[in-house]
Amino acid sequence: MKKELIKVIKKAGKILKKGYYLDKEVSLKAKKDLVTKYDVAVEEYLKKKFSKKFKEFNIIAEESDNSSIEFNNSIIIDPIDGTTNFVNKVPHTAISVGVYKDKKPYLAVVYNPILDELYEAKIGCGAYLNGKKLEVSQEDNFQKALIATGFPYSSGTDSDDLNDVIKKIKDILPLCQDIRRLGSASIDLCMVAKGVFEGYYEMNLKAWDVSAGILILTEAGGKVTNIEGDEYKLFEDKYIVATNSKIHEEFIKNLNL
Ligand code: LIP
Repeated sequence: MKKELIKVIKKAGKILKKGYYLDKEVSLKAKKDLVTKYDVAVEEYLKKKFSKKFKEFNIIAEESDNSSIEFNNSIIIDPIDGTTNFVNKVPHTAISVGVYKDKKPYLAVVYNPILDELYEAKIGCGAYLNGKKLEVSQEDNFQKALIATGFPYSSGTDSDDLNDVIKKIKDILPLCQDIRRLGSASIDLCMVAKGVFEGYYEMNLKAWDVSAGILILTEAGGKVTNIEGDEYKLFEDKYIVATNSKIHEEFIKNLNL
């Protein structure tokens, strides 16, 4: 299944790449939450191909109405993760596809066609970037940890969320090496898998932002939990906390100051 999945995603990557270099019309789904015709075109292409090839899976996708779809055995699609980057021609933007069996991650692909970087993983088989095995960083000193985060769209309208974003940066920044905001949750998780970042956290993400990155990171030796340090539940938890495993406990402590 993985080979077929990658073949289709690489073809869909051509649609994303074509749109990336053009000036685009942008619509708003909510304040700060952008969508273009390319998000829709990539999603439609993937849904059409996947529904023919992988009939036993439901499809959950960012730009679709998923209200009556069961998550148990599903393919969870973000056609363009990092749409704001895509619109502004910042090259951190990717197609993210996570395949779930019995609600557990089974296969994952994150493909950035601009940088031609394809991250993939299968449960129990490791994680790879363009065929090269990925391993998380071995850094265990939080003071040397490079941390990534993101700012939820809700911070534009919800002052509690905005205050929480600011408080956590105030708490974490003096304790770690530095903080980065790349603008694509799936790529952030892959960057922890690659050993570039030691940790990553963000609130209010959707299942499609992280469905693939979670497996890629855990297969590279990383750890993913909620902010209490318990198993991260897709569709349920407010915060995701992802690390190289080594700094996890201290990171959780520092996020709860
Ligand atoms: C986005 C993320 C980004 C995050 C945004 C949003 P989209 O996904 O990947 O990192 O901060 O809240 O969820 O909307 O571009 O697919």
